[in-house]
Amino acid sequence: MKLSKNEIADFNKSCNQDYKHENDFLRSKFTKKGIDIDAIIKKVADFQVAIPSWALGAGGTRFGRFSYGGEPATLEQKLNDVGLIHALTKSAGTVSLHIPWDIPEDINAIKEIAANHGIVFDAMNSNTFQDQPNAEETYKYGSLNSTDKRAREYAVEHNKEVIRIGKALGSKSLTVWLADGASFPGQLNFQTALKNTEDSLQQIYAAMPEDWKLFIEYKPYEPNFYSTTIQDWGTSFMLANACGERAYTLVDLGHHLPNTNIEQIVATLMHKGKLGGFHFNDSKYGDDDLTVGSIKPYALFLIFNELVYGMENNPQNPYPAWMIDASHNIKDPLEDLIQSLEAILMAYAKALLVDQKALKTAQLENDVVKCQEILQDAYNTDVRSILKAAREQAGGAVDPLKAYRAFQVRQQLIDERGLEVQATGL
Ligand code: PSV
Ligand code: MN
Ligand code: MN
Repeated sequence: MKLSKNEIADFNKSCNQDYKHENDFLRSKFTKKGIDIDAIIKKVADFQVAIPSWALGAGGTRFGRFSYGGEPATLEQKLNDVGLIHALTKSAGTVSLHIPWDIPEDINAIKEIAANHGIVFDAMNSNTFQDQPNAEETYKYGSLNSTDKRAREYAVEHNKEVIRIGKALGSKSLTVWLADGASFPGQLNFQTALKNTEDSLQQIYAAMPEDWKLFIEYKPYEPNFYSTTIQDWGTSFMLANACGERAYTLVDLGHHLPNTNIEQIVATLMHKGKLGGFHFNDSKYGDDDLTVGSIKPYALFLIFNELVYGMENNPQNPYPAWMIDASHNIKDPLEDLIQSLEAILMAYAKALLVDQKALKTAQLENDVVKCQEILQDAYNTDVRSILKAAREQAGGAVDPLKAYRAFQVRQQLIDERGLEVQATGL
C-alpha cells in the first residue's frame, strides 16, 4: 500500500489547527530572546533519520517472539514500509540496510522502489556476528579479531562485498559493529585481539571508495559477557584514527554502561571531528533498544544540546548520520518508529530553543543556577506545535500516529501480506 499526498492533505484538514496559534505564542516568546521559531521549524522539517531495515518487523527476545502480522518479508516490502513512515512523517527519508539480510536481487529495481518513495540509502551494515548457511569459516570465536587468520580474511571479504552492494545502491558509508570478544577470562589475548581488529579494519577502510566513510560502533558487552574488543568510545576513536581521516566513531545510545555521560562523549568526539554516526534508542537496563525518549527524555535533550552545539561550532566534524536502532517486541513496529521519530525531533527542537548566548554568559559568570534554568526553560517548552508545522510544510501528516490509525495501515498490510510472515533481522 502507498499513502498519497492528497490523502494526507485531506487528513490534515480534519486535524485540530490549534498548533498554529501555539506557534504564534512561541514566536512572540522566543523572538525576544533572538530565537527564530520559523528557522527552527525549517530545521526540524529538514532533519532526516534513517530507518534500519531490521526494525520493521517484530523483534524478539531469547524467550520468544510474537509476530505482529503484515510484517515485511522482502527488501521491497521493507522499503515500502519505510516509504509509509516517510509519507506520514517526512523525516524518514533514508534507510539503512543489513547484509546479508537485505541482499538485493535486482539493484536497479530496488533503487527505483526507493526513489519512488523519496528514500536514499544511508550507511550499510555488515554482519559478522552470525554464521550464514554454507559459511566457509565460523565467527564463533570472533570475526575481525579472530585468532584464525582465515576467519579474519573471510570477515574482511564480507565487508568488501557490503561495500560493493552499497556502492551500487548509492550509499556512502559502512557501519561496522562487532560482536567480537570473550565470554571468559583468559579466552583472548586482549592485545592480539585489538591488533587483529585494527589490521582488519584498515583493510576494510582501504577497500572503501574515496568518498565513503567508515563508522566504528562500540558496545561494552553482549553477546560476550566478559569482554568486547571494541568496548567503548575510546577504543573506537583509537581504531578510527588508526584507519584514517574518513573513519569515525559511531555512538549508539544503548551501548553504554549505566549512568555514562553520553552527552560528554558526544562533545568530545565532535571537538575532535570524529563523531560520524548516531544510533537512537532508549534503555533502562542494557542495550534494550526501546522506543526513543520512552525512558530518559531529559538525557536525550542534553545529548541533543551537545549535538546542536557541535553542528553549529565544529566545522571539523562532518554532519552525522542519524539512525534509529530500536527493536519492537510488543508494539506495532511502524507505530513505534513514528513515536521514536517524534521523540528525536522533540529533543532536537528543544535543543534549538536553548538560549546559547545567555548560557555562555551564565557559564562565564559561573551562575550555575542560571545555567540550569536556561536549559530547563528550553526543555520544558512544549514543542509539539513546531513538529506539526514542520511536517505540514513538508507535506507529511500533522499527526502521523493518528493518521496511521485512521488509514488502518496495519490492517491493510495484514490483508496484503498475511498474518504469519516474518522479517529477517535481529
Ligand atoms: C547490536 O547491539 C546492534 O543493535 C548494534 O547496535 C548494531 O548497530 C545493530 O545491532 C545492527 O548490527
Ligand atoms: Mn547500533
Ligand atoms: Mn545495539
